[in-house]
Amino acid sequence: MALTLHWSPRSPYVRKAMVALHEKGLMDQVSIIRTAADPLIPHEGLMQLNPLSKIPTLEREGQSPLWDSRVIMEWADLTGTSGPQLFPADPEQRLQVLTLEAVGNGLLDIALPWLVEIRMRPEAARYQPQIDAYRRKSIAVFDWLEANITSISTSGFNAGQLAIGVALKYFDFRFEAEGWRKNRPLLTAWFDDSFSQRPSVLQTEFRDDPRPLA
Ligand SMILES: N[C@@H](CCC(=O)N[C@@H](CS)C(=O)NCC(=O)O)C(=O)O
Repeated sequence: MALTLHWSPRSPYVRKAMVALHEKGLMDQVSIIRTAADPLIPHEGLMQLNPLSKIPTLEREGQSPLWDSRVIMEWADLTGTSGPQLFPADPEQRLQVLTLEAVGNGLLDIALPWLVEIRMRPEAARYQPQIDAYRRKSIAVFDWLEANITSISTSGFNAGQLAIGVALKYFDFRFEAEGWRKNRPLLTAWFDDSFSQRPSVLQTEFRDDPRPLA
């Protein structure tokens, strides 16, 4: 079955999917196609597949396309025959992992509109109380992660760690000035010494490539 992932090296949600595909040994079966998903310019071609005009979207020959990052990760876990189990079968463990994944996704769901607010909106139209709320919530998440990282990190690599690690990578990429590492030594140690050393993470670095025209 031909598999095509609509992809960008700038997108943290795409990176989640890519890390999962690498972890599950599926990357050599998937072609990637650079697709510009701009929140201000819905992508006509992409919308033929995914009406939300979002990446990641996975095209599967002869089967319906899949989105979003959470679903593609689940697909990778169901399809891949090697690598760690990203979503545990045991109900309580699965709920724990899904909750952690929601923390990582939630951090990204703060970061992306924050970026739109400071990069895309004209300065006069920016709404400072909204930016302040994004900052407060992100600090609360970083503090929560520092308090809980010991138990999070001892459970073996899973979708929760994956989402949290990618979200922290995105803060390094776009919000370095927020300084999430400061006074968070346990989280920093897990991130630098463990998560960032995984081949799947090293092979999916963010970068600002030239934007495709369509
Ligand atoms: N919940 C989705 C979010 C995907 C998403 O927002 N991707 C961004 C790129 S980082 C996008 O496609 N934005 C285009 C848009 O919002 O129209 C997921 O987990 O995949």
